[in-house]
Amino acid sequence: MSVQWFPGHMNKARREIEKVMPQVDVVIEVLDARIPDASQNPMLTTLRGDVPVLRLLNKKDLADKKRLALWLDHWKDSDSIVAHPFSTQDKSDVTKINQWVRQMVPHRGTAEKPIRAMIAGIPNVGKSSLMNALLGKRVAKVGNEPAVTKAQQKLKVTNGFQVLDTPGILWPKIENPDASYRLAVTGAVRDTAIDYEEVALAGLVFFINDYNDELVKRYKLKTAPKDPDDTLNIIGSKRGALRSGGVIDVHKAAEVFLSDVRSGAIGPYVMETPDMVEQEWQKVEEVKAKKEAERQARLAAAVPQRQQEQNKAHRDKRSDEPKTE
Ligand SMILES: Nc1nc2c(ncn2[C@@H]2O[C@H](COP(=O)(O)OP(=O)(O)OP(=O)(O)O)[C@@H](O)[C@H]2O)c(=O)[nH]1
Ligand SMILES: [Mg+2]
Repeated sequence: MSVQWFPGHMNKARREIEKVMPQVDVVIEVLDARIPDASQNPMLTTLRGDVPVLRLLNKKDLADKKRLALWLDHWKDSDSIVAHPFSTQDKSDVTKINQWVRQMVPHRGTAEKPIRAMIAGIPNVGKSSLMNALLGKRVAKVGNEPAVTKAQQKLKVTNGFQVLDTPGILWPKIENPDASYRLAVTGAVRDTAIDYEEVALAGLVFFINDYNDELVKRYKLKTAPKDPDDTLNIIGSKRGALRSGGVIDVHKAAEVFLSDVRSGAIGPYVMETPDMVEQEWQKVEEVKAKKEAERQARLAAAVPQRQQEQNKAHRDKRSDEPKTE
């Protein structure tokens, strides 16, 4: 199973990004520091082509610094990926954007030839918050849910620097199912497109394995949690997610847990490491290879059958033909 969300409005946003890309000097790709890999949109990489990219690992205040450092180390020799831990709420981070962008686009930056930057990324990562932070006032609507921005908005930061805010986009097929759950857990997928309990359980599997102490502390658990279903029930009972008769409302419990995860109430975390992502991709490739082998086997088996059908049709046709002697 996996989570997929690519509604019509996103396809429209994709087309609009494609349309304006020739007038863009630099893409500011906003990532989620809690999912440094899963929040990179491969479709955006294709749309961007050769346009340089500045990657910001936003919401660094919600991220586990040690794990984030693993990613920075992993990318340190990479020419293709340079990403800065970032927070739209940190003034000194926001101030640095101007300098970073100017270094990347040295041939522009005047009133006649302003740097034209496009802010892009998956939904709910803080693109419009960045736009507001750069402008120093509320020019774009922000909200803690995906698909808040519906249309592009271009504004002037200074005479030599203009920015374009764009709606958040995912891509038509998220191949790594584990990554798709991480996108859903952190809040990049609209609630109506996910099964809340399934996503909360996926999140709990992760927290039980990687941030067990934090769960114990947040929910005042008596013992270290082991089983995701049991833990969700305990969270439900502790947080009053009950239906009449005192039965646990699992959906409500899932809402409580996901809301805590997304707001950072359980503590800072990063849901993936470079090793983990590499193993997952190996699994994806294995599954793909197995599916392809099965398809080939079906084809091979179908040929003789098809041949038999053709032979029979041929025989039947001949027996229908009037005999000429
Ligand atoms: N903790 C934290 N929250 C942030 C940060 N930047 C943005 N947010 C929050 O993230 C949520 C989404 O912000 P938006 O700016 O609306 O995100 P967006 O990428 O424009 O979202 P869409 O337009 O829906 O694609 C809001 O609740 C923001 O307050 C940050 O650095 N740290
Ligand atoms: Mg927005």
